[in-house]
Formats: sequence, structure tokens, C-alpha cells
Amino acid sequence: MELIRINCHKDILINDIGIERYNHSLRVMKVASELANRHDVNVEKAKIAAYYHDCAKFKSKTILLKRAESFDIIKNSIMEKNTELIHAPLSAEIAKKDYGIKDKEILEAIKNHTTGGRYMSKLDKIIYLADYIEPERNFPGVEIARKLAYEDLDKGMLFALDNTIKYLIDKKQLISTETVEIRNELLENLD
Ligand code: DGI
Ligand code: FE
Ligand code: FE
Repeated sequence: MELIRINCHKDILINDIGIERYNHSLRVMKVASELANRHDVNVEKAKIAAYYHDCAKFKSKTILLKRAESFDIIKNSIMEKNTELIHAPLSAEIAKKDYGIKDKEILEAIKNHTTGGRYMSKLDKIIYLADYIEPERNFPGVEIARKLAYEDLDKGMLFALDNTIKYLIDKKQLISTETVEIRNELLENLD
């Protein structure tokens, strides 16, 4: 039902985040819908979450910071120093406020899409992974991530988290506690 409304927001989204990021969201939407089918998750929820997952990745950093401030989003020094992380929780707030998305599971998946977080649902993992493996991503290891994501969500997540953590270490960047927490949780529960 909500899917019908999606097209209404196309022009605003393209204006806010740019056509390239908008097209990225459409690619994430396609992968998310395939993963949802594969792993028995509600396809419509996956599509909506994917469509709006980067809705707050504003081209203007001034707007990003202003809107983050209005929602009191910046909770820790990791986010303060890595403003890239702000767009995920902010996208959830804006999807709710500006685009009328009420579904808590969709909003949670949007919120968790960059760093992950504790107790991720299957929908959360699908959005995280679809974002990570959409067809235009071409970093070393992406083919393995694609294969794992279709076979087993948890193994796909572990691979993606490990890869991201290694990348952040190489770049001397801070690693968010959410990323470490979900990695530990998945490792502990691995069979
Ligand atoms: O918004 P997208 O580009 O589609 O993808 P995304 O939301 O996954 O953001 C990717 C960026 O987020 C990438 O530059 C790595 C960064 N990132 C992910 N986890 C962490 C992180 N950056 C820091 N500093 N710490 C993290 O834990
Ligand atoms: Fe993102
Ligand atoms: Fe994205």
C-alpha cells in the first residue's frame, strides 16, 4: 500500500540527495527485494526501507547538520567526528516525519543501515547487505559478500562487518560501538 506513494517523493529526493544517490537507492531496492524473497521477509517492507534508506544523505552538509540538530541525533563523539554516520539515523527520522513512514521495522532497518546495531532483524540485515552489495559496488571481496548474502544473512553480515572494520582500521578511522557489538553477537552465535 505504501509503495504506491513512493513516486510522489521522487522529485524531493532527487533534489535533496542527487540523481546518483537516488539511482543507488533504486538499485538497493531491487537487491533488497531479491534478498527478502530469498529469506522469507516481507518484500514490500524491504523495498520501502531500501527506497528511503539514504533519504537524509543531503548534498548540503549544512542542511544535514541542521536537521540532525533538530532531531537531537548526534549522540556521541564518534558521530561528531564521522559525520558520514549521521545520515542513517537521520534518514529514519525524516522517513517518518517527511515521508510518512510509520512502520517501526522499516524505520529500524533504515536507522541501522550504516553501522549495524545489536539484535538486528532479518529486515535490518537485508537492507545493510543490499546497500553493501548493490550492482555498482566493486570493492575487493564484493563477489564473496554477494554470494554469502543470498546463502545466509548472518554469514553475509559477518563478512561485510569484518571487511568494513578492516577498511576503517586501514584508514585510521573510529569504529562505532554498534558495528563491534553486532559483529560480536554474530560471532558468538555462529554455528
Ligand atoms: O550511504 P552509502 O554510501 O550508500 O553507504 P553506508 O550508509 O553504508 O555508508 C558507508 C560509509 O560509512 C563508508 O564510508 C564507511 C562508513 N562507515 C560504516 N561503518 C562505520 C563507518 N565509518 C566509521 N567511521 N565508523 C563505522 O563504524
Ligand atoms: Fe547510507
Ligand atoms: Fe546507501
